[in-house]
Amino acid sequence: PRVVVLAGGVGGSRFTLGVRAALAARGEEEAGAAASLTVVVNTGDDLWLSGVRLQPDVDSILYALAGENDTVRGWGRAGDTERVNHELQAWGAGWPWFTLGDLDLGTHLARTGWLRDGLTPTQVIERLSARWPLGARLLPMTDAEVDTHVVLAGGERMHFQEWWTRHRAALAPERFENPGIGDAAPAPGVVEAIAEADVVLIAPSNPVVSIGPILAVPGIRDALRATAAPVVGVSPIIGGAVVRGMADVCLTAIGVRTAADAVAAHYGARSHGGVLDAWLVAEEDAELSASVDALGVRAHVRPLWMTDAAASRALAEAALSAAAV
Ligand code: GDP
Ligand code: FO1
Ligand code: CA
Repeated sequence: PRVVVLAGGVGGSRFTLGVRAALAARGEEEAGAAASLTVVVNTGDDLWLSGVRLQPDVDSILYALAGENDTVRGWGRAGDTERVNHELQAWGAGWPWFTLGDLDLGTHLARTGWLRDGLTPTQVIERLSARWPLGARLLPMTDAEVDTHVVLAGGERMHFQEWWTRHRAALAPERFENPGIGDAAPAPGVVEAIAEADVVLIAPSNPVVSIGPILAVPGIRDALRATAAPVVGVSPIIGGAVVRGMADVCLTAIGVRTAADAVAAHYGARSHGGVLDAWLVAEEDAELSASVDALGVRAHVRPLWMTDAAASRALAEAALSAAAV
């Protein structure tokens, strides 16, 4: 099958690894059955720092698919060092609370150089992807720079990365904005991939600052609504809590309860103007499946913990079978 995944960083990359493994296992069983995997990645986390362009969610997925990610920290390269970072700190450059690893900086320098040469972000990601056999095509949601800003209750505005990594989401947000996103276009290939897909999967990523920006790019929501493929989402909320991170603060800010059925309602049923046909809820949340079904979204109760590669693969298989592919 042709599979499209919409994804953020950590939750997105774990799920994407599971999908890749599920498709590889099918390929062995059904000899010759061509599978393709396209990942549409959030670029709302992106930022300029010390003269280089960072794409945290893109890099999380790139490094994870390459097997080069730091699985303990959840971002950056495995076994990275921080020599350049110490030097930047000594100059007072960059942000003292934000670490740029040496190997990771190599990626940012390559990316920034290619951007300055005139390549688009899509073309840059294609080049970065060529280094490793990823088993997936990575597409940014858009080539436009639409970095997420957080507007605080007092009106103060800051880049999402400052709010998330410096303040650990402890400052009450009033809203999230992606300046310019209303004029942004989906990156080349995004709408086509969704239109031609056999299934579209929404990863268990942060609904507000990972999936939210993707759906806010004009044309992507319409493509999800128009595709003949079923759209299946996986709840990032298990037992009324975020598995890791601070997504609950983001949900509260936009008036959505931290609950699997509330997130499903936020995405909405395709039959009622939303984007979902089916929604995977955790076994811990089995009692919520009726309220998901009532939205017009078919609930499937499954284990949702991506504790290791096998669990991620089983989750991906459950999502594919919910789509009947
Ligand atoms: P980020 O960009 O690095 O913040 O990562 P994502 O947006 O892709 O994913 C973050 C979300 O993944 C968190 O809000 C968690 O709720 C969710 N998540 C992390 N691990 C798991 C897991 O094992 N199972 C499920 N269902 N969700 C998870
Ligand atoms: N997260 C942190 O908590 N502290 C850091 O110093 C940090 C550095 C960093 C550098 C490159 C990169 O791609 C990601 C980095 N992250 C860091 C993770 C990132 O800020 C966020 O977790 C994600 O953007 C949220 O999805
Ligand atoms: Ca993210």
